[in-house]
Amino acid sequence: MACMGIRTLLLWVIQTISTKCSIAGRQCGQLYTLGIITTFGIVVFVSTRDRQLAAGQAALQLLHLSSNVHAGVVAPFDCWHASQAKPVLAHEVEGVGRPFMVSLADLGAPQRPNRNFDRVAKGKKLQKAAVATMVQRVLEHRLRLPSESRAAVEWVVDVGANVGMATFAAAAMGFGVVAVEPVLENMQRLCDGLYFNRAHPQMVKLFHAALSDMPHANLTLHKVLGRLDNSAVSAESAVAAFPSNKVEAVTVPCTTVDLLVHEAAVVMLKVDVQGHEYRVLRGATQLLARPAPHAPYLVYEEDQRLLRVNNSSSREILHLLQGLGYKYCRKEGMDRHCWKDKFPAR
Ligand SMILES: *[C@@H]1O[C@H](CO)[C@@H](O)[C@H](O)[C@H]1NC(C)=O
Ligand SMILES: *[C@@H]1O[C@H](CO)[C@@H](O)[C@H](O)[C@H]1NC(C)=O
Ligand SMILES: CC(=O)N[C@H]1CO[C@H](CO)[C@@H](O)[C@@H]1O
Repeated sequence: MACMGIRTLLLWVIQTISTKCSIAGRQCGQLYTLGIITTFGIVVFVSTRDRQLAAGQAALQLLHLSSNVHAGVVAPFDCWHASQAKPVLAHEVEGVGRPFMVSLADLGAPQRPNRNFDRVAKGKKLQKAAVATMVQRVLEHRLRLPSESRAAVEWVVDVGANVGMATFAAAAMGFGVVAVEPVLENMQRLCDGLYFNRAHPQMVKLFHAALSDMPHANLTLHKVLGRLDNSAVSAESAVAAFPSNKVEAVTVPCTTVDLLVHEAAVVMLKVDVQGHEYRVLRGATQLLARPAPHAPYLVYEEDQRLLRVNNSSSREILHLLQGLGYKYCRKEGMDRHCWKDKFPAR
């Protein structure tokens, strides 16, 4: 009951403001007000709901895992001392088995606001759940395994986490997540996700970094201004992805998947790094070489164009994976899914 009241009030406030604020015009300072009010509404809305985001269960297992994922040369990101992103537009994601929240980094331009912005104003949920659906579908298989064949805490490694569609989809199912993201603006949204999903920072570990095959280096990436969901290792890849946008260089610390996860029980590795996939996987060879029942289910983006710009190819990647024992690979949209014989992929 309480949430219905708050929701109605929130919608009324949003509608009143949006009629006053012409999106095509210049008085969109109010968009900020709208953002802040929306945030407040969402916080209240969420806190009145009886959500069971496995965090409670997970907290019981924390004692077992503190040394499982170690920082190596890259320190975990400190959300508590990072500046707060604003305005915040966060909401539940639509159409997934285990619901969770994400906070969007790209609100769009005043002339062309993010589509999801409209949806939230109308009381609808966020779209673009394809990644989340895929992650939850893969992880459902783990949950069905007998508990004696599962580790106390099983980890998902999300390389190129963006705002956390995959990260919080996995966290909502009780998996530990190591999320790596080089763009600071996205990092702040991942921090929002931690709070909104009540995820325990020991279970969702955030790293503001890039991964590659270099254990200890700095890497310069190119982020596409106005498209914070995308950043690429080479300026060419950044421009190849979004030709009309300006590109800005950012330098972040860089390490390897292997150094980051060490001996943790990793059940899924997701890599979406705009053409840099090969180098990331080369930095994960110890993890990927684990024998079948312990090797992670692998999902990586296979965009031929981005790979080519970066002087790489899907054949080169598949060759590497075959050498490491990944016998089965299947193309799904822009992604390639690979597993060894023991993982029930379907
Ligand atoms: C990365 O850059 C930082 C800051 O410029 C510097 O202190 C550090 O030594 C660099 N690390 C490496 C491995 O080059
Ligand atoms: C691209 O790869 C080819 C063959 O692997 C190599 O000969 C060439 O030097 C590479 N080019 C660049 C710019 O790295
Ligand atoms: C596999 C491959 O050739 N990767 C390249 C991607 O782009 C970076 C930077 O431009 C190169 O250093 C890599 O060798």
